Amino acid sequence: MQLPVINNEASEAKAGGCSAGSCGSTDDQMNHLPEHIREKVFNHPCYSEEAHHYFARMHVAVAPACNIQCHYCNRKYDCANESRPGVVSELHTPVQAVKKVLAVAATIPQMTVLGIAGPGDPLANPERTFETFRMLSEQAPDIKLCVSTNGLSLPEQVEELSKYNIDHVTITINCVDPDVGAQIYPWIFWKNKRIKGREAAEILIAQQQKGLEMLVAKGILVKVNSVMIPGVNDEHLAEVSKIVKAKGAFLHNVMPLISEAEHGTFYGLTGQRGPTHDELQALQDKCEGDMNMMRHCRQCRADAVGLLGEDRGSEFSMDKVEQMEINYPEAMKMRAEVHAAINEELESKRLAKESKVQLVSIQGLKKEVTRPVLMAVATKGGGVVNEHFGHASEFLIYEASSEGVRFIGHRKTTPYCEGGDTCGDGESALDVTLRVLAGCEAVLCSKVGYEPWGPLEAAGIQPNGEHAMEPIEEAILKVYEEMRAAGKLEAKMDEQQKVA
Ligand code: CLF
Ligand code: SF4
Repeated sequence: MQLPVINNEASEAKAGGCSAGSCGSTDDQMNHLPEHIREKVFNHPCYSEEAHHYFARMHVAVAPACNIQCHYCNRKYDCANESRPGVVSELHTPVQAVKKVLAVAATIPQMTVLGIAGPGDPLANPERTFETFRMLSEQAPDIKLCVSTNGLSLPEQVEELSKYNIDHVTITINCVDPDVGAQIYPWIFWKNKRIKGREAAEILIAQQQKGLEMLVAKGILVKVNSVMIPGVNDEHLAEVSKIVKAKGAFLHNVMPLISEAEHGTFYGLTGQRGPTHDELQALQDKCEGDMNMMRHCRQCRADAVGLLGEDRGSEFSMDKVEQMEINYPEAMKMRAEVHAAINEELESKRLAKESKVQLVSIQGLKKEVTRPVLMAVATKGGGVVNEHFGHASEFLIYEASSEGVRFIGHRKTTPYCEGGDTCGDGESALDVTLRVLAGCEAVLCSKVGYEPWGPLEAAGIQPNGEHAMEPIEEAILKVYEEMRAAGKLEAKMDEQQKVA
C-alpha cells in the first residue's frame, strides 16, 4: 500500500526506495539482535536509529511533580532529563491524555510509542502515570508504552510497571560516584525528608542501580540517559557506560547539557557550559566500545508529538482533540496496514543492503582507505533527502569513509527562510547555519537557493541538491565517491594492503 505521509508536505515525504548502502550503523546492530528484542525495538524511534526515520512517538504531560532537584533543571520548564529547558508543557489529566493519544494515533498511524517523560518525574506521580498507562493498555493495545525516570522511586514501582506491558524504561544516570553526584543534585526528597549533598547522591545512585537490575531481571529494555556536563561528569561517563552495560542496559544516550542563563537553572546562572559537538561525539565514540549508543536523541519536550525532531503538538491541543470523533478499533486496522507497509519497505531495504555486501565480498574488491568526511543532510523523514536547505530546522550529520556511512548526530539551526535578517546576537539565520555546520564538507538537501550557495562554498561546505528523494546513506556514498574521483580525499594506504 502507499504509505500515508507523516507531515503536511506530503508529496515529498513518502519513503524512498531501498538499498541504502551503510555499514557500521545502528541498523547493523539491529540485524544482530535476538528476535524477541528486535520485536521490541524495530518500531521504537528512540531505541532504533533506523526506526526514527519512519516511526513517531508522542508524550503526554501528566506528571507535574518531582522528587529530586537537578542543577540543570528549572521547575518552570519540563523535566530536563528527557527534554530541553525553555518550553513548558500543558498539563493533562489521565483522561485527557488518553483522548489525546487516541486522536494522535488515529491521525498519525506511524505513531507507535507513547512515552511519559514529565514535566516532572513520572514515577513521582504514580497515580496519574499508572492510570494513564492502565487506560491505554486497555484501549490502545497496539501502542508501545514507554517511561522515563530519574530512578529515585524506581525499585518500588517495577512491579507496577510490569503490569502494563511497559517494555521500555529510561533511567537518567549521570554518575555512579556520589562525589560527582553531589555536584549535580543539590537535594532529593526521600522518605518524607529532604536530604542534601553527598548522602542524597548516594541514595539516588543506589536506587537507580537497583532499579536497573530489577528491570533487566524482568526482561524490560532499559535505556540509560546521561547529561554530559563538562568538568563535572564528562570524564566519568565512560565508566558509567561500562557499569550500566554490565548490568544489562540496552542503550546509552549521552545528551549535551543545555544551559542558558535565561532558563534560570543553577548551571545556567553559574555559567556552566554545555559540551561542543566535537566533545559530545568524542565521548559517544569512547562509550561506543562498551555499548550501543543512541545518537539521534532530540531532547524532546514532555508533550512532543511526531517524528523525533518535529513537533506537531499544536495540531492536537485539547480543544481540537475534544472535537474529534475517534473510532479506535477502525483506526487500529488502518494503523496495522500502515505498519505492515513500512515493515515491508524496511525489509526490502535490508535485503538490498545484504546483497550489496555479498556482491562486494564476492568481487573481493581491494579497499582504498580514504579520509572520513562529515556531511549534513536535510530531511523531514522517510530516510530520504527531502528537505529544502532553507526550511531545515535541523541537519542530520553523517560520517562517510572508506568503511561506509555512519550516523553521528543532529544539529539544530534557525531555518534560513524563516530567520529574518538577524536573530539572537545579531547573527543572521545563515550565519547560525554556517556555524552549526562547521566541520561538514557537504550539505545534501532537496533544494538550495542561489543566495546561500556562495557563503556555504566559502565556508568549505559544498551545497548539493542533486540527490533529492534518494535514500540518505546511498546519496552520501555517491557524494563521497564523487569527492574521491575529484581527488578531494587524500588516499592513505591501508596498513593491511601495505603488508600484502
Ligand atoms: Fe519518549 Fe523517551 Fe520513550 Fe522516546 S523520547 S519517553 S524513550 S518515547 Fe527519545 Fe525524546 Fe530523546 Fe527521550 S528522542 S528525549 S530519548
Ligand atoms: Fe527536573 Fe527532571 Fe531533574 Fe526532576 S528529574 S529536577 S523534573 S530534570
